[in-house]
Amino acid sequence: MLNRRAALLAAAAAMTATIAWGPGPAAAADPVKIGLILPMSGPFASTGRQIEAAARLYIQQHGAEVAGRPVELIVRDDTGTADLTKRLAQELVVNDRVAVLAGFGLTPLALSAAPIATQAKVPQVVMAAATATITEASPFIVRTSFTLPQATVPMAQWAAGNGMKKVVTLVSDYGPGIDAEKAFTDEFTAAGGTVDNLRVPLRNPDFSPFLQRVADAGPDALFVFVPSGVGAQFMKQFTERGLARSGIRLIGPGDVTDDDLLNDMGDVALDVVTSQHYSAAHDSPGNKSFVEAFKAANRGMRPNFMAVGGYDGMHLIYEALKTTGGASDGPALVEAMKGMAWESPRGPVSIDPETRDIVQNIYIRKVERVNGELYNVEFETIPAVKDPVKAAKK
Ligand code: VNL
Repeated sequence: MLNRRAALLAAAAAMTATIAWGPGPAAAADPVKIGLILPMSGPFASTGRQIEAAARLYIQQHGAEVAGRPVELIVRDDTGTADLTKRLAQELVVNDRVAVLAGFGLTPLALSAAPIATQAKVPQVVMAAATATITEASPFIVRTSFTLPQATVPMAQWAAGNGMKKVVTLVSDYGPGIDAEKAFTDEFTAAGGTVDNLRVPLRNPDFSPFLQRVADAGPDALFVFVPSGVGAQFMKQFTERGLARSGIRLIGPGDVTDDDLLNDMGDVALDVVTSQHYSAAHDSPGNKSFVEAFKAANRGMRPNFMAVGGYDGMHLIYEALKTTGGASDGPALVEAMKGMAWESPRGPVSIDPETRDIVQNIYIRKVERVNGELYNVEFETIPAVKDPVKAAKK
């Protein structure tokens, strides 16, 4: 007992000593730490892989130092679970004293960390999760991904304008799926169309019984939302159920023809029309060099919309730190992020100062074979789209 006590006291004394003799005068060059919380394992690991690769590429290209401070990236695997995300956010804030929390692959994960960001007054840069309401969960959340209604309303308008009258929606049954379903249904019915809604569980989805119902209903199109990483599995069942040859068109936000998986889907994906903010085939010099550098650094992996959310999130953090002169004061960083505008690989973007959501072009795209590879080829641009859910509340 005594020994244990002595050991504890010695440890405490050693800690005090470290603090007292710490690097004091060099404080100006303290590293600015960014805690990147991502699903690096489990069913959504592709999202973590894409975002981590993009963040590392950004640092490689722009230097591991900003405004005179070294940048330190701390990556943590949330395994796709909300409880663990919250605990990791807490540890990163309390133990590692990160200046920024970033990542957040899925809506429930982003929401679980929001109270930590608020309490600690630390910016939470959401690079992936896309349910509209997320930015309302904390004044410290700033988003560089998108919202499902933002991507979906243009799809509904395109479908209505291109002769479709009857559509069935099939969505993953959680935040972003429900957002997509509502946005499509409201917009498409307002344009005179009819819609039936189906929902499939997020975890271990079996699409077959739903696809059978779609085949029986015989709509002009099936509108589908599944999160990034799940599209290939959906496409496989879509083919197996014979829907690919049924004349029922496949449409949706671009998550289903995710660039990470698209090239391996095969001909079934040809002619699928989707709406989204990013395609690896986006025709701009900035995107061409982004795609090339990303592939070169990652054994040929093609960047998808998650990667671009991570890359732009890092840009936002770097630029905000430049604005504050390297100060990592949370409220000052969020203030600096509001209204920031830049040219992303996806096209021109800005942070809406009122909602802290990203304002961006939405592109209508069709899957085509280009130089032997499948790509989402953009053929129509709806410029500077805001999240319609928040715009309607004003
Ligand atoms: C979410 C939205 C996740 C869209 C996704 O992939 C996605 C989300 C993981 O908000 O949970 O493609």
